[in-house]
Amino acid sequence: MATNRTFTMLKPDAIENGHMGKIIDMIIGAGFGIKALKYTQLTEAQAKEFYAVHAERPFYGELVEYMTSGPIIAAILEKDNAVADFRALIGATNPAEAAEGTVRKLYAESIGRNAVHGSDSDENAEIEGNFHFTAGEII
Ligand code: 3AN
Repeated sequence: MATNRTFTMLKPDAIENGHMGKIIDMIIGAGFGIKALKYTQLTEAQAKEFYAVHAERPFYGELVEYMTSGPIIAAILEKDNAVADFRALIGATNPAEAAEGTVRKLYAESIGRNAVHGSDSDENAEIEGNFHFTAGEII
């Protein structure tokens, strides 16, 4: 399968704080093409499944509650080296450690409310994209 795609979510804090347009501008400006995009709100069951890998972590309940607290934008993005380049664009998980000019440095509130998700591998990009989109929704 393609290794030039990644999956992102603009999280509830980014939407609530009015940052969605600026973040999408940064994504397009960094050279990512949009293959699919959806404005939606996760159910508790969807958030639990999406973050199942973190089920044993102490912040899992808080993470599920937060991710279902408001609308998100889910998108599949395309670019050479998409996974690594997108994680460079968004910066470290903890905004206090994120590099200057990254999405999380500019817009994240905290390690929990950190504005944006980016897949951590080609394999997870594929799984996460397919979790949110059917084949017919991907351009
Ligand atoms: P990333 O999203 O940078 O790949 P992960 O996979 O370690 O980071 O964590 C997934 C999500 O879980 C993060 N985006 C963040 O919202 C949340 N999270 C991670 N670590 C913490 C923490 N120590 N406290 C609260 N939430 C956290």
